[in-house]
Amino acid sequence: MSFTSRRFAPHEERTTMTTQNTGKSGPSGQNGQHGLPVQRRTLIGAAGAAAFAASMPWTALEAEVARMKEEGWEAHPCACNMCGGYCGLLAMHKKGEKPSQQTVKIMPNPTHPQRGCCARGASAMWMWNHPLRLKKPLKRVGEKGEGKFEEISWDQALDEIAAKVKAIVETDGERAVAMTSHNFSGFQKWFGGALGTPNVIGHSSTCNSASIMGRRMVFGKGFDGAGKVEPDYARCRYLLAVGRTFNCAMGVSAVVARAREDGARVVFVDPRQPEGALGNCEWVPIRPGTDTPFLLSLINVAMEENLADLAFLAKWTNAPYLVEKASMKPLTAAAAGISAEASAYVVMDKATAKLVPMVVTKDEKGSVTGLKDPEGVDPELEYQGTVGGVEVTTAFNLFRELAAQWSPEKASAETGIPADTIVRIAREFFTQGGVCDDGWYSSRNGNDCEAYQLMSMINLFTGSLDREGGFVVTQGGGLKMPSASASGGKGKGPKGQTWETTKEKSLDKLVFPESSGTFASVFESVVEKKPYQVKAIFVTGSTMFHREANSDRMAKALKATELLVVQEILPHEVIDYADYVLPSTFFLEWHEYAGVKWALDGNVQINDAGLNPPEGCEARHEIWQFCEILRRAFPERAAERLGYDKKIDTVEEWKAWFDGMTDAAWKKFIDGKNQAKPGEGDRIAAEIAEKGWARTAVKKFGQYPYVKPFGTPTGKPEILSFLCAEKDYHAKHAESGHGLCALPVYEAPKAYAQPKPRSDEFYLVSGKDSASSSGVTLFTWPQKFLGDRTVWMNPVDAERLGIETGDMVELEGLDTGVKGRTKVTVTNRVMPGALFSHGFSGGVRTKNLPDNYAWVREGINSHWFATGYAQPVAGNLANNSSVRVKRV
Ligand SMILES: Nc1nc2c(c(=O)[nH]1)N[C@H]1C(S)=C(S)[C@@H](COP(=O)(O)OP(=O)(O)OC[C@H]3O[C@@H](n4cnc5c(=O)[nH]c(N)nc54)[C@H](O)[C@@H]3O)O[C@H]1N2
Ligand SMILES: Nc1nc2c(c(=O)[nH]1)N[C@H]1C(S)=C(S)[C@@H](COP(=O)(O)OP(=O)(O)OC[C@H]3O[C@@H](n4cnc5c(=O)[nH]c(N)nc54)[C@H](O)[C@@H]3O)O[C@H]1N2
Ligand code: SF4
Ligand SMILES: [Mo]
Repeated sequence: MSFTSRRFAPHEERTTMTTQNTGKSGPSGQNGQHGLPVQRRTLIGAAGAAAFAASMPWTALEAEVARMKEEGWEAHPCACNMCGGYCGLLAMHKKGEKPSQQTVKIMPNPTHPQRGCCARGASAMWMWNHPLRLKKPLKRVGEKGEGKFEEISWDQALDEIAAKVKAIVETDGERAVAMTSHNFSGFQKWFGGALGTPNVIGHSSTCNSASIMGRRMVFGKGFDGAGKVEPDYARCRYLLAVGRTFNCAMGVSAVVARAREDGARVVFVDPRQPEGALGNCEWVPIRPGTDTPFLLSLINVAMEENLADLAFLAKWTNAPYLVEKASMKPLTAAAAGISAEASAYVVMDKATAKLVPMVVTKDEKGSVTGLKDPEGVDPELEYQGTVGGVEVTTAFNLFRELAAQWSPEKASAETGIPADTIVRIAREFFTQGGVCDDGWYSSRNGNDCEAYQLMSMINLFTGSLDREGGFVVTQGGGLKMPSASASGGKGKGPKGQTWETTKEKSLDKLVFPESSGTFASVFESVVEKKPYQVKAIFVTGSTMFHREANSDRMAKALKATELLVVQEILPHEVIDYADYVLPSTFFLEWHEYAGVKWALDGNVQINDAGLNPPEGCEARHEIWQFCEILRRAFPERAAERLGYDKKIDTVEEWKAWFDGMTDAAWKKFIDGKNQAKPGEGDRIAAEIAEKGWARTAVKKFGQYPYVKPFGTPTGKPEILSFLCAEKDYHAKHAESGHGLCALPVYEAPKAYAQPKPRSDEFYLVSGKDSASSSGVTLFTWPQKFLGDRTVWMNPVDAERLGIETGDMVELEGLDTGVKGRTKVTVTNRVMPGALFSHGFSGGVRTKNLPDNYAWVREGINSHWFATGYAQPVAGNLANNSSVRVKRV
């Protein structure tokens, strides 16, 4: 069966399951759904429909914007940074009026490819003039953790911080200064990069580092970031979302909603039912930490029933490549004794029954730049034999053996999903054009990398790679703005300045070789002084306590940190531990040009809401703060590396310097576009002026790996990770009991004790909801009324324990012994045996709260109970935990 015919199988033949939240049916109640909407696609063609879906103007909203303009409102396009997604918003200003909640309205930009349709974006003005917004620099006066501060001047704060940084660098070196943030690593590099510390370490271990590792294993470097490869959400016909909610908005939920209207099926596999799964979608409850056996079983069924696209696997993946049977190490031409580039990998050619080398071209760094499979080669998927006295087999054989261990029945026993559901989903997925989301938030159980490897990998078995409606590589907008960075011994400044800097690895990479940001390694360094001691920490825009698993461990480290500087806009718990708190601006106060992050096509946009901090608030841009600290500590580094050679005092001077650089870079981008194609730059500039965004590149399908290679050692997507096999991660970490195999081998979660079934012990899982949960909006009034600070419990468990909705319970971490109290919501939206609590929805313990904000203390922060276990290779933390529950 060809891919195309599978992808557009008539949906009349599909059964659509609906999950209902009646409070009576079981967690996966069924309800046939008929009368699917007429296919617009059949009228205007698939490509047209998708373009329509992605760019469809929201007529009602457009009409509203037009009406407001007639009534004297002015539209200021901006890029939302309430969560870092940069969705398109309009800040509508009432002309001639002083900015306030009433005279500036935040709305989605109706034509934008990534419309900011999300409650957090809408809350932005609640943040701008929030009564608790930090207004002046603060200096600690009490004990660390006590949250007692005095207000000081900017000069005093910057001078004192600079003096302390200088002293620390002089005695302990630059590496004793570490930095972390959620979305502001780019800002931090202006300081960390120019100072010369290797320790600018992001938040990924708490967020997406397991899904990064999964993509790295399958698609390789350069294709591992979230958003680089994606389902073609607009055109897909059957979307499998394993632990992915689309509550993240980012325009994705709007595009998926549109695809659903067009008849696409969406299946959510999650211990709790996310909002997206309300309505005509299927929710499949799964026991936490068991995604790997579920996905292996799907592929096993597909192979048994001959539904997998084996021709695609043979030609376009490393499935037929030969490896040593025992070690899984790839066989090279040198080892096979065949004449070719010694490092070339080898397949058995069916036609000639000879070993042939799969030659690639490489750049000077060793990355694959082109595939040069021998002409006419027909690789054998199932070869095994002996080469040079060593037993070899194909990657395919090893993977199939692994998958074959997971019959639907065995997978069912592990996951709690009925075997016939597994079989049905496998059949649907492989015959209805299934695409699996590659995942995002993935820091859960300590065994997550393997699951995410499979979420990417299952898309190879359908052959839908980089095809319309399949699993695709996104295009990117191609815009570069002035920045500072440092890596591999080279620093780069905003105007192309270069300098030599440390070649040393960041702390987390010393411990976790494939880490993409494990800041917990800094906590260990502070407390244990191993492998050396970090003495200063800068936190830029990160709640920390709602981010990092194991709150006690972190609090201990923050207390032991000699200098903690926090750049914030609100009095979050972390500032209680700070020595200095620096009030910062946020996106409504910035002037920027940026790419559009979450769209298939390449687009650019402007972010300029036209606001300054409210009256009485002395918040300043973070990069200004960094430049000034560096200038005061090491003036020559600020001058030579950043071109920051004299004191900048006023906001106006800063804007002239910084925004001037931004505008010059934008002009260069436009000029370059005009040079490449006359008039193109002018079109982009005009569209930015008119609607705030412009398309710069249309998604070209059928590129990867057919025309251009992926970032793996083979240049092809891989079903057995040659990166892991060659680095021998499994063996290296054998002593820790949990390495990272080249194949997605399942091990039960090691991060926390397994709760006893049908007892008072539970898994505790968390995630977001689309309305409120977010560190950014934790203190806003919408959160007070929309935020859910309870834990969810299934009615079966509630009945056994005699618990009802609204009852107060005490949770106790099985591993940590930490206790906390919250109320319960009894609901079918969570599976039996698991509790669900929203991240960022309560349990704030900051001391700096007036009584009318006491409600932010309600509920729990699930990190209190978590062990903080980190996967030994990729360094991703486990935010899930297990707890004992008792009614109080
Ligand atoms: N409203 C809101 N939206 C956000 C954010 C926010 O704070 N608030 N943050 C943004 C960020 S930083 C990110 S990374 C994205 C993340 O967006 P997503 O990747 O879609 O993740 P979440 O919405 O956190 O949902 C995670 C889900 O995983 C489930 N889960 C937990 N453990 C397991 C398990 O073992 N197996 C399976 N199958 N499921 C499990 C949880 O129940 C939860 O529903 O959202 C972004 N958007
Ligand atoms: N239990 C649980 N834990 C989780 C998750 C979960 O689902 N459940 N999700 C994980 C994920 S995916 C992530 S990404 C992390 C995110 O964890 P955090 O890093 O805490 O992310 P945010 O919620 O974005 O918090 C942003 C912080 O920056 C501040 N801020 C906002 N704008 C600005 C600005 O312009 N400048 C400055 N200086 N500050 C600003 C806000 O006040 C807020 O304190 O948490 C992870 N932890
Ligand atoms: S998803 Fe919401 S909070 Fe995040 S950038 Fe988009 S509108 Fe803003
Ligand atoms: Mo995240």
